[in-house]
Amino acid sequence: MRKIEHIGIAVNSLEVSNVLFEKLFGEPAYKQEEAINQGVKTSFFMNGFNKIELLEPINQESSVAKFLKKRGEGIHHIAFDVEDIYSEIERLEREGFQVLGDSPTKGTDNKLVIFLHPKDTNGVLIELCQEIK
Ligand code: CMX
Repeated sequence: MRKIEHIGIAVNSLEVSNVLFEKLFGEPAYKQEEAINQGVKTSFFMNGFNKIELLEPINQESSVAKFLKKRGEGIHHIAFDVEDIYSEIERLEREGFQVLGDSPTKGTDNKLVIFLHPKDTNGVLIELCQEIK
C-alpha cells in the first residue's frame, strides 16, 4: 500500500455537495462518473496532490445508501493505491483481514478495487485500488 489514493465521502446529494466542495477548493470537480456495479454516482476533486471522491447512492440497495441511513453524511472510506492488487489481497488475507468479495471489480476513475471489512480495521472501510493500465 503505497499512499492514500483518495478519501471517499458519502453525501445525500451530489448536486448540493458539488457546489459546497467547489467553494471549499476553489475549483470544480474534474470528473463525474456513475458506477452502476458499485451502486453510486461520484464526483472527483483534486486539492493539491490529494483526491476527494463524493459518493451518492443510485438505489436503496447500495451500500452507500445503507451507510447514509445508519450514520448520515461523512467519511465513508479511505482508498490506498497498490501496485499489484492481487498480491496485496493475498498478503492481507495471510495477515487475517477479511477481504470483501472474491476478486477485484472495476471501480470509478479507471481503477480495479476491493474492500476490507471495517470491523477488522478499527471501524474504517479500507479500499485497495490499482490503476488499470
Ligand atoms: N465505514 C465504517 N463502517 C461501516 C461502513 C463504512 N463505510 N459501512 C458499513 N459499516 C458498518 C456498519 O455501521 C455496521 O456496523 P454495526 O454492526 O456496528 O452497526 C457494519 O459495518 C455492518 O454494516 P451493514 O450496514 O449491516 O452493512 P453490510 O454488512 O451489509 O455491509 C460492508 C457492510 C462494509 C460489507 C459493505 O458496505 C461493503 O461491502 N462495502 C464495500 C463496497 C462499497 O462500499 N462500495 C461503494 C464505494 C464505491 C467506490 O468507491 O467506488
